[in-house]
Amino acid sequence: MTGNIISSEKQAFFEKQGYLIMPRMFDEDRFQLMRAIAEEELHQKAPPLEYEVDVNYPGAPINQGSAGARTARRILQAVSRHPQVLAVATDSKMCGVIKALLKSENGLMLSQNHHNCIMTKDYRFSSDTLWHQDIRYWSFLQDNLISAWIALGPEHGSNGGLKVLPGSHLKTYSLDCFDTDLFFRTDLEKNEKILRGELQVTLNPGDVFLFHSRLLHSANRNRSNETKLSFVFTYHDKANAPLEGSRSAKLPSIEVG
Ligand SMILES: O=C(O)CCC(=O)C(=O)O
Repeated sequence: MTGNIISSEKQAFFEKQGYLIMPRMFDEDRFQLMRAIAEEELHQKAPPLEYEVDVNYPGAPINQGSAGARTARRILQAVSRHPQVLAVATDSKMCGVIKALLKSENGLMLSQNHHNCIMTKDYRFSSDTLWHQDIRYWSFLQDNLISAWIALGPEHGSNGGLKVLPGSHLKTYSLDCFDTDLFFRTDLEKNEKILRGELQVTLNPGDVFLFHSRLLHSANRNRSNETKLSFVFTYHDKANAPLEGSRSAKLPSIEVG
């Protein structure tokens, strides 16, 4: 065990695969509160928000006049919206697991600049997120961060749940494997072979999906008849600081453990 927070088997699984599912980390009352806050935020649509028209992903509306253009995709700055969202992001049990997985000795930090959102996927208008590593647009001393994806409902292939490429966080891919937006190209035979190892993640309400910032992942659009909602937060060790002047350093990280 690492400080009795997580078993050595789970630690070893995360290190090898780059992800870990922690089933139902929150009790039913807490879960219902989280879900209600997310639904209310989606209803209010207070800025800052990212809309489907902004993402430019396959299937997204092509301009402001297109149907579904003003469909929320990411409700940003989540921890500043509600004290209960901050309480979830700083939950001592969840943060303890992340701290152990990161082997963080200097203090665990919650980034306010990355993810920090209520991730939505509308059942009427949504788009496909192509294969990518989150670290591609992030600037830290090391590529070693963990994100927590908290399912606020069921997540699976039909409603646009995450797909991952296990172990990809340990691999180095040449630049030509990626397009100009740093999405992993699916039109290359060598990438196609690599992606045969993809895994569809299935989550139950309240499950926490922890994944490494280098893990290749993607997600299809939502083809169910219900909007999908999740909280997503990102953590780093205090010594793994964001690079000065970068987007990763725009707002200060919050010490959480
Ligand atoms: O829900 C999705 O489409 C995936 C989003 C994602 O991978 C990301 O924001 O990094």
